[in-house]
Amino acid sequence: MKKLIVVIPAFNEEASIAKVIKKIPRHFSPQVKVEVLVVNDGSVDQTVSIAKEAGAEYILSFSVNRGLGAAVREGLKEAYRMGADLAVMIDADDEYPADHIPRVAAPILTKEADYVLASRFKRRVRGMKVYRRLGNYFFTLLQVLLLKRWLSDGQTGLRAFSRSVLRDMDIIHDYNYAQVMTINIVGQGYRLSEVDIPYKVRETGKSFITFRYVFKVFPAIWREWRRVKMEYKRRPDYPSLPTTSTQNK
Ligand SMILES: Nc1nc2c(ncn2[C@@H]2O[C@H](COP(=O)(O)OP(=O)(O)OP(=O)(O)O)[C@@H](O)[C@H]2O)c(=O)[nH]1
Ligand SMILES: [Mg+2]
Repeated sequence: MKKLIVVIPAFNEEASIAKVIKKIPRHFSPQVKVEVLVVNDGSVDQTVSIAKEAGAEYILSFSVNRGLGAAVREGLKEAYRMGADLAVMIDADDEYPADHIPRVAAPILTKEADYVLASRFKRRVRGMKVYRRLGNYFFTLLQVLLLKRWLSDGQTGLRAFSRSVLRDMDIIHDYNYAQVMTINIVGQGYRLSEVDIPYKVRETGKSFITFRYVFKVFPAIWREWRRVKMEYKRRPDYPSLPTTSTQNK
């Protein structure tokens, strides 16, 4: 029996979190036990009580808001400590299809990949503002160039991780995780794959993307990229790391 922990970072998402939790397929395989861990990032609304009522087994709460990067990092580390064989993270705003979690987790379960990005851009996306779309393309292209491998959605809020990745991955800043996480994981030699998903732009709550985003994200990408080059690629076992660590599972 494999333990899959679904990690949901949430900051004031009382309007949508129950919908996300209720859509998560709990019994899609007799070999997989699904549990839900909500990371409450200092919410001041009813996020926690609503999440519990909707069926979340575990809540990790920060007393103050620490940021999305911190919420995802701490949530995934907690999933590792709880003994997850694999984890999926999904945003709490109901933009991503929680009912597709089995498809996103599949490459990890079959050991074909260590890290899965659920890509919005392999299908037609409706309602995304032009500047958001261009921003997504731009930051994705940046990752393609740095990592020298193809990916189509570097900012997705639905991803899956093997246990080895949960153990080894790091998120360099508290503000955000999207790009630095992928550079870190792929930079360590782990195998990435992508799964196409449908996506709908949020209807409730507030987006965290503001003008500040660009100024915070660029320096972090640069720092993480330097680290990959200076540290990970110099390890004696690079790039054999994924093969050895998947065997340890
Ligand atoms: N805004 C915000 N969200 C956080 C924070 N910590 C955790 N989250 C959660 O992170 C997830 C993603 O946040 P969003 O604001 O939707 O960010 P996004 O999906 O990149 O942006 P949109 O495409 O505009 O929705 C949601 O589930 C939030 O509840 C935080 O400090 N700020
Ligand atoms: Mg969102």
